[in-house]
Amino acid sequence: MASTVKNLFHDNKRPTAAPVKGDDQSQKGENQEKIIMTTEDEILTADDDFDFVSHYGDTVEEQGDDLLPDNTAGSAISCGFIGVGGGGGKMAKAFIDVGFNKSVLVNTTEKDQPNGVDANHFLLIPGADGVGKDVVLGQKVLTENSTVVEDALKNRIGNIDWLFVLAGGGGGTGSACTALHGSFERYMKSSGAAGNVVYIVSAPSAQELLNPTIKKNYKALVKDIADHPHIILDNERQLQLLRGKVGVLNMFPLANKSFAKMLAQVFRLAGASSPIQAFDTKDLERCLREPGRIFLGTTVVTDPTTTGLGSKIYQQSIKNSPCPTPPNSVSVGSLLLCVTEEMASDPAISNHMESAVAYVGGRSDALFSGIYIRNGLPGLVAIVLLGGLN
Ligand SMILES: Nc1nc2c(ncn2[C@@H]2O[C@H](COP(=O)(O)OP(=O)(O)OP(=O)(O)O)[C@@H](O)[C@H]2O)c(=O)[nH]1
Ligand SMILES: [Mg+2]
Repeated sequence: MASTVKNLFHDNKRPTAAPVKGDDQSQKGENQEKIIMTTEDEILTADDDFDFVSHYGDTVEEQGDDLLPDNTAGSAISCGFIGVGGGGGKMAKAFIDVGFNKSVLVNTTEKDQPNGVDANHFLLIPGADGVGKDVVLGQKVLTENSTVVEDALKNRIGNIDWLFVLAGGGGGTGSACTALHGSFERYMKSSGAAGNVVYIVSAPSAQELLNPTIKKNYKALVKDIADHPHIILDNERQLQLLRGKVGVLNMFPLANKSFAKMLAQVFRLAGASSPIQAFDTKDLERCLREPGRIFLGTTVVTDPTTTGLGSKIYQQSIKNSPCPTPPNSVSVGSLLLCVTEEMASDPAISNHMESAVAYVGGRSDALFSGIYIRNGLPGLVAIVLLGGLN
């Protein structure tokens, strides 16, 4: 066979064979003497040889796979964020803005990506320019590209313990985010993560829910995340809190920012020390690990000398929360109180804080609490975190 090829080449006055760099077979063996060396310019380069591959198959754009810089936000847990779809990406941007650099925004189109985010946070899934609210198509596209996402998480986010998946419920891409769950799990396992995947999804506004496709997509997403720890952000509640205060252009960015800051504060406090009582990393992890829904709410009590502090904190936090109302009894609860030094030295306020902890404790099977001293507060700041809700 080798001689046939040789003869053919000879007939065409072409070299018998050119040595291939690094290919030992061309240097030795029985046919070694038959190899006629050619001048450099006659040797086909790999570029020419393989240029046909780009003609077939998808062109995968170079998206960069550099490790993102460390989070600058102080946090008890090491964590990363992945935003899926337009809304998910915008929510993830809010976390980047508060210092969680370990965030990747995955989308099926470039068109609904937020401005002001560095290119190395984006991961564009090729092959579909958006999925037009079609959750089945969203699942197909994400499933087909699950390794691309897994690699991006490994290469860009690196080793973390907790992964927060952000998505806008109702959209075709965001509502399909659990199609990537296997990739999230594999990535977490390979990086030796001690934590879990936690979903943070928005519920469509009342107006949006009138649309049957949006409603169906959202319902499918809620079912898919039910057994995983997850937070639901009710857009109707979020927008209600902002209507009349800001224009429509700023509503979502402000809602996203406020929520990111609230969650970031919980992560920060869990890593902070307290001369009174600390809510530590293990307490936080216990709340985040519990399967089912997680509730997060906050309130400021400008006059903490009043009685009934516990019910005031609990009721106000629920009323002003972006999350749907929790049931009366929950499996794990946390109450974080931030007070000024002056408040902490007041015996009456101290008694009220104690009864507030007891009040929340009476509504959960396990209660974790922390009291922190901070200066310049507008009043007593309380944060309520409840986990394992049905
Ligand atoms: N909380 C919050 N919700 C948002 C935001 N942007 C969009 N949403 C909600 O998310 C829902 C889904 O919209 P998108 O996230 O744009 O949809 P998508 O996931 O990109 O899906 P397709 O565009 O169909 O591929 C919307 O109906 C809104 O209710 C945001 O910045 N914050
Ligand atoms: Mg979209």
